[in-house]
Order: sequence, then C-alpha cells, then structure tokens
Amino acid sequence: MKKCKFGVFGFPIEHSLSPVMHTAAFNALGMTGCEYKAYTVRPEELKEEIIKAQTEGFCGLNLTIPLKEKIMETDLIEPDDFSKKAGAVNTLHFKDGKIYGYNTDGEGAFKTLEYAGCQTNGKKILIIGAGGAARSISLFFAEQGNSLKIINRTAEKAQRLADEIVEKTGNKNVSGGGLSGWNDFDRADIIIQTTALGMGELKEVSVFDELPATKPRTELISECLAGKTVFDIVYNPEETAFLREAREGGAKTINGVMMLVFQGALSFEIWTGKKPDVGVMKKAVLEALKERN
Ligand code: SKM
Repeated sequence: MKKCKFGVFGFPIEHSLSPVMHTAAFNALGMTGCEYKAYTVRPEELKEEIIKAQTEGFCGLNLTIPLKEKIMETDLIEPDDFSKKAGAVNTLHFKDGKIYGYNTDGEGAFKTLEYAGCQTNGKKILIIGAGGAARSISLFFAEQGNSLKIINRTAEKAQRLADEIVEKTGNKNVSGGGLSGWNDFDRADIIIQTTALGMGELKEVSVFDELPATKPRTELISECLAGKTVFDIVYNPEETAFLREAREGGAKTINGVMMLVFQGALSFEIWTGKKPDVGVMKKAVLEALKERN
C-alpha cells in the first residue's frame, strides 16, 4: 500500500483528532504516501459521498456521529456480525470493489481498560448512558460474558437496550434502569461513562449530580467507588467533572484518549494489515489536545 486515501466522515467533524492520530501512525511506519483527512458529511449526503470515495479509490474511512447508524439504512456495505448486531459501523474498508463495515468502538473500550491494567474478566460492569457508544461497548462486554447494568436518565431507554443485548447475545446478566441511586455504583467493579456529560456546554455537569444526596457527596463517592476503575470515554476535556470527583474519591480513573487511539488502531489494522504504534498515536492526540485547549 504505497499511496492511499483514508478519512473520517462526520457532522460536525472539526473536533476530530483522527487525522493527526492516523497521520502520525502512517508516518511512523514510513507510509508517507497515505493521507487521512476529515470530511464534513451530512447524513443526507452520506450515500453519495461514500460512492464518491469509492470511485476516487479510497482504501478506508471512519464514520462518526451521526453517520454510524445512518449507514445501516443504505445497501452500500457488508457489515460484519458485530456491527450488524450493534446497528452501527465506524470503519469502512474498500476492497475488491466491495465496502466492508466494522465497529471497533467496543473492542477499543476493552483494550483501553486492558492497557490501564484493568482486568475485565468476570467483572461486574456499570454502563452509564444508552446511546450509540453504550450500545457497542455493552454488546462487546456482554459477548465476553460480563454481567452488566446499563443506567440512563431515561430508564426505559436503558431497559430497551439491555433487553436487546440479552436477546442478541444470550447473556441474561444484562439489565437496565434509571439513574436512581448509589447502589448501582456500589455493586459494580468497573464503571464506564458513555454520555456527553462533561463536554462543551455540559463541562461542569457530573453524573453524580443526578443521584440523591443522602449524605455528603464526597463520602458517598468514596464509599461506592474507592479502589474501583472508573472510565469516562470523553477525551476533551481530559478530565471531566465526573472523573475528577471519582479520582478524588479514591477511584482509579481512565479518560477517553486511549479509547480514541485503540478504536483507530483497530481500524488501521483492518485497512492496512499492519499494527500501528499506539504510543505514537497517543502522543499525537495529546499534543493536539494541548494545542487546541
Ligand atoms: O468511532 C470513532 C470514530 O472512528 C472516529 C472518531 C473521531 O474521529 O472523533 C470518534 C469515534 O466516533
């Protein structure tokens, strides 16, 4: 693969760090003829833009919000089993006149925990949120046999997602509910925050704001979370209000930087058959974050 085009489609897309991250990975492997750029693509333009990319000889694309689910409405791609079950694709591979679809978000979350030294085997996982990211992550861990509780402000949405995951994986230890109390945090070994809380206008908002305060919040946090792993998939800011409180309460915290890196590294491997240097990718993301903030 001497020269090839790659990119990420999304709407909006300006915030994406995938271009700097993948460019660094290509350069480190001496694949300087490969380019990776961000493209603004509205949902209604997705089909024609993918056909255009295929015609222009693209090798691979990432899809981000809100296109991962949108692509499933088209007949353009052949999704693998996991992305079909997830109902979302974040990686397209153009090969032999076909377009294959994959979803690397769930495995990206798994690898992030593994990288941080957190063993997930047999652990009880609490997932906060019931949107697209929660769907891929829950599906991945349900398939690994983990026991999961999915909680969301709208309890019915979490319940629906949990029911769907039970049906698709046969793992009956998956349940859903509202953000109703501290027990869910107390019972879990690992907590994964998958919503946009803590980002942009929601910068100061923490999941803990939604829970009943029966005594000082700092006490509740350390009682329920000390020594546990708390992972927030948000990477900008590098520490959300939720993650800060969890860290101050004695939890081991992980932000979303490595999640971006690992989902991207998995895409990279699908496209090129080569393992990129995740250290190089991480460095590129951290430098870009510093520049932007
Ligand atoms: O799933 C990933 C996607 O592959 C790339 C991305 C980005 O560039 O911000 C974010 C996630 O949706």
